[in-house]
Amino acid sequence: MLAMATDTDTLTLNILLLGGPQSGKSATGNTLLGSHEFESRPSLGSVTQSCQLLGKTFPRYLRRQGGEAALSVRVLDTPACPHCLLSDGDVQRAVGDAVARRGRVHLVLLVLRADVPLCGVDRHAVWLAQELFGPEWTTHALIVFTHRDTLERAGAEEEEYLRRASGMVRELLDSVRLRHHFVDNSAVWLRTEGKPLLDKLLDLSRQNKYRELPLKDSF
Ligand SMILES: Nc1nc2c(ncn2[C@@H]2O[C@H](COP(=O)(O)OP(=O)(O)OP(=O)(O)O)[C@@H](O)[C@H]2O)c(=O)[nH]1
Ligand SMILES: [Mg+2]
Repeated sequence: MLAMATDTDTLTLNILLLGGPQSGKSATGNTLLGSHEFESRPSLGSVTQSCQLLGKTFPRYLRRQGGEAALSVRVLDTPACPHCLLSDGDVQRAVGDAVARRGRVHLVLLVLRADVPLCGVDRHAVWLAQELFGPEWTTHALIVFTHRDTLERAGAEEEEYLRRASGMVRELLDSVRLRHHFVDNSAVWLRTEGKPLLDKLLDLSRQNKYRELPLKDSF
């Protein structure tokens, strides 16, 4: 099914955020929407306790069939996997239910911090995506590396930085055909920061012919 909403002048993208605790999922949701609506803050625990769907429509965002069309972005923020209070199974059920009730998913964003080593915690998020959607999730996925500002302060060049990444990060990148994006969620102008990511997601969805990612039958 195409990602067209009932209004033919609007294209809808449903985006699912998955990732480990404090990786910057909610902040990335805010960057995509261009406003500080998801609760996002530093914590020694897990901030997001349940799934939350927020959306925004950007008028005249793209051209379609010779005319201008709006882009409706719907972002589903999720509790971390692993989570400080919930089991992996609890998170799996909560996310599966939210996806089933609130609309299908066109794109999965696996959110990872770019400024700390990734030592296994992110395998939980990969496991979760696999449990929800089966192997097809990788064709709808992109890795978002948050905290680009820290890299910039250290003078690190993104692609060179990735070349030095651990085997696990390489494995993850390979599984999503190297699709990735570095984001600075602390940017002052969130809309400006979010636009290149949104454009990349639009391209990916276009490549997938705007198909939705079906949930496994168990949901
Ligand atoms: N400097 C900087 N801080 C960031 C960035 N992304 C996220 N943060 C900060 O990291 C902290 C955690 O971000 P959240 O968005 O709450 O992370 P989360 O993954 O939703 O966290 P949980 O809901 O607890 O799992 C917040 O203080 C954010 O402001 C970034 O790109 N740069
Ligand atoms: Mg959160």
